[in-house]
Amino acid sequence: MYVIGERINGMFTDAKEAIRQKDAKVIQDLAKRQMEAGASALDVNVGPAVPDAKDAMLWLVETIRAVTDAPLAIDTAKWDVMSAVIPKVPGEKILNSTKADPETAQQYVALAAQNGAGLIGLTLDADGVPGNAEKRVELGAQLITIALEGGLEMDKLFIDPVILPVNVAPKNPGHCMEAISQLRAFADPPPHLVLGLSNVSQLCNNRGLINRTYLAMAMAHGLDAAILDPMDTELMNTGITAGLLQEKMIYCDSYLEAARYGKKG
Ligand code: THG
Repeated sequence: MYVIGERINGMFTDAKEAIRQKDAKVIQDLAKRQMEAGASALDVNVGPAVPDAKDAMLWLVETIRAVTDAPLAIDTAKWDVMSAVIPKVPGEKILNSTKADPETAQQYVALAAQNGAGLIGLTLDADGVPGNAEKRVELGAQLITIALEGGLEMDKLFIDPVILPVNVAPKNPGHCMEAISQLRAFADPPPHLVLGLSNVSQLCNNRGLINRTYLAMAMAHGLDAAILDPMDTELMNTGITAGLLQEKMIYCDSYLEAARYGKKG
């Protein structure tokens, strides 16, 4: 499981305050703790309420880069922020994210390809989040085609079928799993399939339990990457155990430690 740590995001109170005050230590702590907990990459999102999103994103990138060379997923819906920041990120990076409309997706694919970056493509367009699996598959297939035409390899493309909270969109988790199965079979080699896992439980009780259960179910359908909180040990243990049961690793009594050690080594 390719884990993209979600905690450096202005949606969280601690990160929001740190971004506002330019408190490097809080951000660097979040970066180090997520990597130690087994993250493969870090999401970087300034949140909704900053006066200058470009400036805040560049500060975050520089601050995080002082403590880790992990791939950074630059999480913004604004093209002007994405196109200004991406060329200035040293090392590995992922654009998070593009929508699937052809003109938009072509622009993002070109920016990713020029910068040797990965790209997360959302299966939504001007009509918003699809209300069924079929439309998600159609838009995912469109993203795959545009990526291949633009010279982006499948191991650099992450398709995100867009999960919504289960309390407001009860059919959504099922639609995403169906789309994941079909999109995994659509291209050979397949793209990565990713979700912003915590969305599924927003404003619900039993958040941890919902996140863990859905992670295992989505992995059984072919999810191989997730934006989540790697410091949630039970969630990480669920992901590692689901991987074990899919023969991603061979069982030994200390498989949880072995999986963590493998990440660091
Ligand atoms: N797909 C892609 N990128 C994404 C998402 C996605 N990036 C953002 C988001 N969705 C994934 N990250 C989060 C981060 C936090 C929460 C959910 C998803 C979250 N935050 C608490 C809340 O809103 O209740 C904040 C609580 C606090 O303040 O401590 O749930 O889907 N490609």
